Amino acid sequence: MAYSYDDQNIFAKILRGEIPNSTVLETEHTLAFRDIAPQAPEHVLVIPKGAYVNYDHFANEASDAEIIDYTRAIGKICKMLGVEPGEGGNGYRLLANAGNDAIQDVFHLHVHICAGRNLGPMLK
Ligand code: IU
Repeated sequence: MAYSYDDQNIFAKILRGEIPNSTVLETEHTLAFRDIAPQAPEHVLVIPKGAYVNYDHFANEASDAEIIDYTRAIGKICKMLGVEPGEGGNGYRLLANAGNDAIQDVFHLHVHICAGRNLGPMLK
């Protein structure tokens, strides 16, 4: 499968420092920042620094180091936000939209972390 990545997407511009963001966590391979239009009291987007259009692209082509860094960053942010149920938090939702049916708007992989209210059965 060949993936097509457009380096003019908004998150690529954020990664290049061309557009500001509200950073929550930055690691070697991962950047997390607050969503500009939050759908919950806590709404953080987590993106790999590499050029991956969606989760499938990332899972197939990223290095083990990138995948480990990204996966652990998501867990760390949930703890930082105080929403990790095992640590006394009230829970959260992870969501990654891919393609048209999911209404993916930005074609750089991003996992949404949403928390801080009862999220209902679905987001979007
Ligand atoms: P989606 O899963 O591709 O639909 O999510 C894109 C998200 O990116 C959406 O929640 C937007 O509010 C968010 N976003 C942002 O945080 N900053 C921006 O400059 C733009 C979109 I454009």
